[in-house]
Amino acid sequence: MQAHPDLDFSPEVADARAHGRAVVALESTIVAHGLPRPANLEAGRALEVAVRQAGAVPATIAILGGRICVGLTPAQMETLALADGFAKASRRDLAALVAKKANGATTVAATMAVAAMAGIAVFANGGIGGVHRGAETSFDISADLPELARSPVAVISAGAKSILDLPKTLETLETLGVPIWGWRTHAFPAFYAPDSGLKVDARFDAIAELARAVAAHRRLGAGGMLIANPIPAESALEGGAIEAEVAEAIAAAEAQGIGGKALTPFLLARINARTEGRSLAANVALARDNARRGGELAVALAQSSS
Ligand code: PSU
Ligand code: MN
Repeated sequence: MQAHPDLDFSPEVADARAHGRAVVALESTIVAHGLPRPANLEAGRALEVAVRQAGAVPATIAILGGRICVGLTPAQMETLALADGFAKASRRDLAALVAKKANGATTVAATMAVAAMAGIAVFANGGIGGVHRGAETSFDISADLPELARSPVAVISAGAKSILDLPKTLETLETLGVPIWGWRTHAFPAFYAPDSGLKVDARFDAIAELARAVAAHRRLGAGGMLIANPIPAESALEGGAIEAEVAEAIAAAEAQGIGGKALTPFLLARINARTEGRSLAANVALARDNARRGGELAVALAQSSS
């Protein structure tokens, strides 16, 4: 595959691409802005281990000194987790960060955009962004949703946090033509909890069948797919307690006038701090499970196309 002038592939990812091996993209906002230090560094490494255990090669995506890195060295992963000053980078931020030779941590939207440029078909993360509560007045809808309609990447996540309006998020994905598939579930998961009360479009119980669906959508459709993998039962949190913290965090953001791209990191940090690590452990557990499933899916896709 032809080199892209703005992308730097790690040696391992370059080798995997050259040999047609399975690769799974991982985002960097979860490391730089989604989890507290030093758990974020451990989590960034653990997600890569989970992808490897499934037989695939991890490609964590981040912008370092204006270079869009597809796959990080261990030293680059440390910089991402521990250095200050990483911008939160969505799709629209990529070009300015490249021009300014700056550092950026990619959201779901930006990670999908880069994965598509790099020819990577599978991307695992924790949860996606979506339609925020109160969007009817704030207009705050994550760029992750239009990106799902645009880039042909299968995103494996544990649904979305209830900091969002989940019914409006699913309605928007329907409007955008993005399929939502459940891995061994009919229920759309709500991040910490396996069931939001909402339904997915189709359920898949076998990885080979899921891989056939991904390959078919890449032939027939435009854009990406959302694969919802519920949090493992032993890690799920009781809904009521988290719900109260979500409501508290949203009220605090309003009182402090926090909006725009700062809103999601503010809500995540506040909920993490106030639940003293309980939500953190759940967050890491579900993201690792998604990384493992992503690895299995990428391996199945690579096998079916070779
Ligand atoms: N939700 C989470 N954890 C996260 C994010 C969302 O539970 O880390 C991050 C993801 O990188 C996602 C981004 O793409 O926040 C969405 O930000 P916004 O709402 O500003 O689009
Ligand atoms: Mn927003």
